[in-house]
Amino acid sequence: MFKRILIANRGEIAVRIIRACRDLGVQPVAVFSQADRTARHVREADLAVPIGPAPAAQSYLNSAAIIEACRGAKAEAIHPGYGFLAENPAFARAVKQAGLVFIGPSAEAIEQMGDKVRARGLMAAAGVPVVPGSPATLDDSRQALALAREVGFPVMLKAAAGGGGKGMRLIEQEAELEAAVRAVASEARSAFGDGRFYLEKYLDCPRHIEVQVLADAAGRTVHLFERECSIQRRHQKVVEETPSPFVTPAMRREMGEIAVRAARAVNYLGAGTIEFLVDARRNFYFLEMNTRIQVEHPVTEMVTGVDLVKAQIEIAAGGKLPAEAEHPVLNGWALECRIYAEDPAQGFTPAPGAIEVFRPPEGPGVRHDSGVYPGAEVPVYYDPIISKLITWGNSRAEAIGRMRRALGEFTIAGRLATNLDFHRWLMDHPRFIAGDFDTRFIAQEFKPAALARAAGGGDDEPRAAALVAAALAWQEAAAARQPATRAGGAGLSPWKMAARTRLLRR
Ligand code: MV4
Repeated sequence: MFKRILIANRGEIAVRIIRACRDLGVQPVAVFSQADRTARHVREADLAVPIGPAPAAQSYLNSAAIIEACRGAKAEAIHPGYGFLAENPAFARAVKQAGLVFIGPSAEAIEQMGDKVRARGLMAAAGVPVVPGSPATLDDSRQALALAREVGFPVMLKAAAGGGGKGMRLIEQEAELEAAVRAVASEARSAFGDGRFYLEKYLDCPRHIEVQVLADAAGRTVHLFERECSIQRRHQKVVEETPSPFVTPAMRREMGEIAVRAARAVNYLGAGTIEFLVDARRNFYFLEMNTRIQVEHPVTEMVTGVDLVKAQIEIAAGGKLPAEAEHPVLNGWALECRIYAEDPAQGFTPAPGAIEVFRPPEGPGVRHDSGVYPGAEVPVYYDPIISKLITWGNSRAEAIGRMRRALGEFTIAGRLATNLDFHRWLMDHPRFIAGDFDTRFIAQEFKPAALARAAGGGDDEPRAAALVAAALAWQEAAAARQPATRAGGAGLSPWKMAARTRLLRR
């Protein structure tokens, strides 16, 4: 096993990786930007190395600075987390060339899956179902038209270098095709420096269901069941769960076998995810492979008992799959709510800032993975994720009930907004409770006014009183510790503190 690992990330995933390091007896090394000097992951690591200014391009995306930090800290391996450099084949290659271990698949596997049209071809050849469409990159709109006529309108044009909803366009009829080809090609050229594109038949009201895979260097590849990720907004997942209420046992077996086949086709190593689009008739098609640990990995951990981050590290160190992953068993149900500093009433615009009161839930069936602490700042520079709230139950109903209870206990207040109210609204929605949803759910069902109503009816009053009481208790405790020095202006009066605290509607 490694003695020291550098974590090339921040926030909740850096804290999650630090925990896996602790469980393995490995020393975690953090890196941080100027904006993160006081961040939680910096406080919790054994060592923290500054890597540059606040903008990610100059810090968390600065591969040279990160590799240099790793050498300086005498760490042997780099865990990239998700986002930033996690799926950058050049980074994976540079890490290896520096004599260090990249905790993830080979640069070749990342590269093959990063090119969406190449991945489609590889998957089709491996016997993985893909959406009907181009076998390879299209050259022009004439070719696109011939193919569109063959598969039938509507169709989707997608950039080969895109993914995650970037660089795609829906085309309803022939007349729109030529202009769309020009638009996608030029957008892709400017966004990715690669104008290649392909075409697929358009699936309407699809579900997004993905399968977790895990592979070791000894050639064992297993799947750890599916995650239902259809509750999303503009390609940002909001709530994930496992198992999917839409997946039958026969379909689960089939999707799992196909996901293993997909991973084997690129000699996959470590933890990865095969994304499928699923139509209303339960046909499923390969969409993309994510060659990283994902935000939603905890739900899989809850129902399988496999520690995915620990397994990633063990596999990168040359170890085998953990015993509990050899013959995976699906136990119960798990849900995850992504807690963001954003304002659902204002079109989910990011609303980062200082956290003054932070009281996460506890109790049976609750897991909370956080990147913050009371008094921390959610910086404006990065994804405004605060934490992830995960609940487990023997049944879906129990997991939802516990999520409702946990959201009820959760208090976040300060100079920021959060999406807690949105999650409270969702957990009470009859269609969500019935498992009756697809990727259009939020667009169809969510109106900001729903939150105003849910939060109205004098609901703010008890919460405001509780916050003032908490502020008083805090002030008294501080005064008891330092009776002489705190009497003046150093500590805020509880009344001032309450006034400064932008109360969050509960
Ligand atoms: C599609 C599709 C329908 N038909 N492809 C969006 C993200 C990107 N990875 C692929 N996406 C889609 N591709 C065909 N042929 C619908 C979507 C899509 C979607 C997919 C997954 C999760 C949420 C989505 C929301 C809107 C559209």
